[in-house]
Amino acid sequence: MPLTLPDLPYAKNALEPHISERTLEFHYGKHHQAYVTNGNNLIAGTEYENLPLEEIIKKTAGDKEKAGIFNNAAQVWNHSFYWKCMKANGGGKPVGAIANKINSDFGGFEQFVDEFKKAGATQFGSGWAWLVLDNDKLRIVKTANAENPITQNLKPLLVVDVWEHAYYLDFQNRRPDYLTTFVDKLINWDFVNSQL
Ligand code: MN3
Repeated sequence: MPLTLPDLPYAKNALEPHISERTLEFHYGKHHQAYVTNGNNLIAGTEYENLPLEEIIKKTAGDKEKAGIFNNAAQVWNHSFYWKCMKANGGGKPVGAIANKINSDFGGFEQFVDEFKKAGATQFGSGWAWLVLDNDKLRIVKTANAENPITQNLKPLLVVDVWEHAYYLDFQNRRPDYLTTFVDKLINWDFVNSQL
């Protein structure tokens, strides 16, 4: 099976009170699992069967006839990455190489936060807000639905899921509050540094 559900890097209640165990039961246990199951069913017996996940995503991106495979494969990648972008007692100002690079490329941490939260808040409908490396420069990008920056030769460093299923049980329609909580309480900067 080319798509697998990775273990969560923490217990399902580890992100409480910010993201509840119930949200992770649905988001990881139902939504993420469904992308794995549905993607594997679509990929079985095709030319993509023995390819690494990133190759499946790049080879099916933009092909309307392969949209089902792309959407499920990319959502598996996006969610596996999103879980690693959070930790208990995370968030706040970064340290290390990413802190210096944010200062030099955005002009300061507050400027980065404003742009990142704005990207998440203004992504109309479902999607993702990302911190990426564009060659050697940090950029914020947002993507719709399952879209992933690796198809544009950008290297993801951090992502926040702004599909309603990510926050509705805990924040209802208050997406900006979810984004503020993500930045202030949840970002795993050690992981972001490891990707730089
Ligand atoms: Mn999601």
